Amino acid sequence: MKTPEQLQAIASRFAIQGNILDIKPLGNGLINDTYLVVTDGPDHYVLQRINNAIFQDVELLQHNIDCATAHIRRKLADDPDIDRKVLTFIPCTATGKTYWTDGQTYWRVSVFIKDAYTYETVNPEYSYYCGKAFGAFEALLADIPDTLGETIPDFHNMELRARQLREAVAADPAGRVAEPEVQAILQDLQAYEEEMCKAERMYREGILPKRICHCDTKVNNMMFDADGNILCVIDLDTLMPSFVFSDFGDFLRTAANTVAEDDPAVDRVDFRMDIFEAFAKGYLESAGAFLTPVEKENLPYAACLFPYMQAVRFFADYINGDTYYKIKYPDHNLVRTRNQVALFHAALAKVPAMKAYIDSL
Ligand code: GN1
Ligand code: MG
Repeated sequence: MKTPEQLQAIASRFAIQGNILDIKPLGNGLINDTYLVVTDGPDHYVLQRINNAIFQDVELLQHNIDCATAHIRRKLADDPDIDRKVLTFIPCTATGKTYWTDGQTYWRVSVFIKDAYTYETVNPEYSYYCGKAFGAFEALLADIPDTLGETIPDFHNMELRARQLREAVAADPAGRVAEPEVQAILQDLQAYEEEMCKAERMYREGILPKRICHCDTKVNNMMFDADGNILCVIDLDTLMPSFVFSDFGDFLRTAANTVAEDDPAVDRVDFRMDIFEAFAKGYLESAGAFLTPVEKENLPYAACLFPYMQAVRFFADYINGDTYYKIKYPDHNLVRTRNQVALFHAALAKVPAMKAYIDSL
């Protein structure tokens, strides 16, 4: 942890305007550390320590973000509210790059977007706007001239995630594999592994493309103005080539769950069809034009894949002794796993209804 004085010294390495009055923690991300930098200048700023244990190629990560924000800025040039519709990253005064490192930790600064709100839960109306916004985001980036790389190689590769779980089980570093509940969850997950890995097979067969996706389309990564209009998409670390399933499925994983992803009340977990329908409608309105039939017909699969993949990831972390996700209590990753397994089953039961709805549009 850095002291307020250290944080202030780091923020001062960037070309920010005004004097720094205060620096305080912001948000509740599981990966990076985020602070609000309060100034007496025209803008406040967001200071973030980029978790370079997870994002090992920060140069590539910021390259992706610089290219994407510049491309969106060009396309929205005529929008009077442009500064609230795309993030602005501040260069480091010494290097001109949009990050600074002391060789061990990596930092970046962006302009704090004024009068913007994020939400942890959404209603059908906001889900419709989110669907439109994420579809539009993919559409905006569909013709980006730059080459972007994978900031976490194979991030949403289900075959890799399944393999990582198997490796965690084989190593059993925290001695948790013998627990009867762990065994039961393993069996349940294994039964669906082949089916859930079908995206990678379709990619190898050449019938499924990769596109530039956000890959962390959680409700709380979307900013709204005071009237509830979408402003912009934030948290761009995972912006990278992926299947469109990433953006579609990961949004529903958080938004369509009746409870939070770490709610221990598993019997209250359900997959909300009203949220699915609203999001799918918005998404297909803005992304429908570029989606292939294979992508479109597999959107219900995507809605199942993401709770499944997240269950596998939380579970592998639990078995590994909680080395990846920040936890608030000892069994936190197991509680998250139970929740996501329940959500997966709830979604799976609704695949026929999802298909019928998409066909009806
Ligand atoms: C992480 O930190 P946050 O909440 O934006 C994770 C996502 C998971 C999510 C689960 C880089 O995102 O993939 O879905 O936690 N990001 C990374 O809450 O692993
Ligand atoms: Mg986030």
